[in-house]
Amino acid sequence: MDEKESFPRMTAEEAAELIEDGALVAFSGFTPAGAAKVVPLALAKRARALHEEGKPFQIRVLTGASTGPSIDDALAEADAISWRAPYQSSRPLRERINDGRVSFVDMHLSLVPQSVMYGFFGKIDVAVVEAHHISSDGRVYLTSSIGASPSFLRAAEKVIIELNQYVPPEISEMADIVIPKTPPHRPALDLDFPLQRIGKTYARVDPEKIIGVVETCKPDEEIRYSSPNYYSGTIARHVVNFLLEEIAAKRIPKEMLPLQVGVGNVANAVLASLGEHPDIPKFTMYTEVFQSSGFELMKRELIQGASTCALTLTPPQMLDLVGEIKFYASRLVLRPQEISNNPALVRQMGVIALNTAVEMDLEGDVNSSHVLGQRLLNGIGGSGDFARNAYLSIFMCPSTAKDGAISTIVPLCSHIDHTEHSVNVVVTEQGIADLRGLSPDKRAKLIIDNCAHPHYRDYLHEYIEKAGPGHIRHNLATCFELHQNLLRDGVMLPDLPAI
Ligand code: 0RQ
Repeated sequence: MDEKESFPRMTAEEAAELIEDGALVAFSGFTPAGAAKVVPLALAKRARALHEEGKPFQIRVLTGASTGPSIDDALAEADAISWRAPYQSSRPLRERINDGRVSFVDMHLSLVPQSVMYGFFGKIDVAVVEAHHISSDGRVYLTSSIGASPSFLRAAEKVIIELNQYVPPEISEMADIVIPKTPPHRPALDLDFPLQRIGKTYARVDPEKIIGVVETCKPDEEIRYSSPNYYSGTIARHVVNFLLEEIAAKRIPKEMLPLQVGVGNVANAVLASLGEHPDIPKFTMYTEVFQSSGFELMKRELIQGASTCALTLTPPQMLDLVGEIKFYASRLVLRPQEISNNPALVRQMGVIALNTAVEMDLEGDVNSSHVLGQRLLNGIGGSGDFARNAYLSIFMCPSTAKDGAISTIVPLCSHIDHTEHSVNVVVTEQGIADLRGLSPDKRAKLIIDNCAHPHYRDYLHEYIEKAGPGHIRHNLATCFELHQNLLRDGVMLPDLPAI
């Protein structure tokens, strides 16, 4: 490719020794895709050894989004994280965030790279970035995600590269990397459709900053989705019918609009149903995570192509991708998260956003992140980047959680990530509520009748009837009664049969 590079090779343990207590460390990774895999494990080992000697060792951790277990699980279990941003999905880390041992900052993912470039987090001491190739002049060829790595490489004081030979070089045929300039010198992005390319296939780093290269040969860690079930299947059916009606009413053009589909079991199942439905026109995706169900649709040529920030695939799918690289490279574009999730581009392209909620309220506000307004599940992730700017913003979830003990339709969300102003349609397995053009009183009735589980409908209607007058009817004394019952009794309403 070019003259041989001569960066210092070292083991993961030697690289971990170069990171100091208190450092801000930026790891590559957007989901387990493209995440650093061996240096964080060595750091966790080092932290444990130092803790046993009674010495402190904790770092501040920045990534593109969630990661594989090698970063968040391993470092959290070693009590080696003091601060974390912008998103996570790790059980041990979540526990420590919720009991106050780790400070966590929940952020819109599109904002991470520019917050780094603006210096909002202070200086990044070390970036640890997975690549499959690095040239002597500092071109870094990333692997299965782009995430915020191009900005981490540019902003960090020192850089460690995990050179992963498991990943075939052809993966870079999909990369399209550009870092927007900082305001006031930031021109509009010249990107008109999802598969258009405007950047380079590599990121850049100042070669002087590279303090170590660690060779690895490891696949991405795997995410397992549960199989589609009654809830995801029924939600998917409602979404498909709604989109078909929108196409028939010519509110969605017959050539379709690009789709964003969020993370999780429900979203994965909904995408599969949409792609397989014979009456939904073939579509493209402008999304941040391209997960396994999307890949299966692409393989069968049921979707046209996707712009994404990460390829979150199973190991067999990754082998398929490499074996048929010509086919996939013309259909997939891998972008940095500030482009894949760019609010201006989402608005410009007319993206239809499909995201999953934790709970939704009678106005149409959505909680994506905190149980009982207190305990973090994963975070807002990229859902706000898309929901606020989408052509149509759709939120979905089963109408109940924990065998019916929890209604996901509540009078007022206990935490609000997406306000009623950013939510057009809400869907549960019970049905769909199209909120467009409706005043708050009409919204409330429709959400209760179409989306709430029948066990909770009388309670919710009565809540609205008894609430005081106003543009939005609420009773400030009882709006969190269901949540308080749940905290006290473990169920939102007593005397309900399990569902
Ligand atoms: O708990 O694991 O203990 O059983 O939450 O719920 O039904 O499996 O849903 O996997 O689709 O994830 C919102 C978390 C949904 C996800 C969320 C409990 C439930 C279960 C998971 P268990 P399911 P999914 C862009 C898009 C925010 C980020 C985002 C998410 C667990 O979609 O993190 O949208 N979204 N990003 O039992 C108590 C409730 C509950 C509840 C569900 N009301 N109260 N527990 N659960 N509702 C992509 C990126 O950003 C990278």
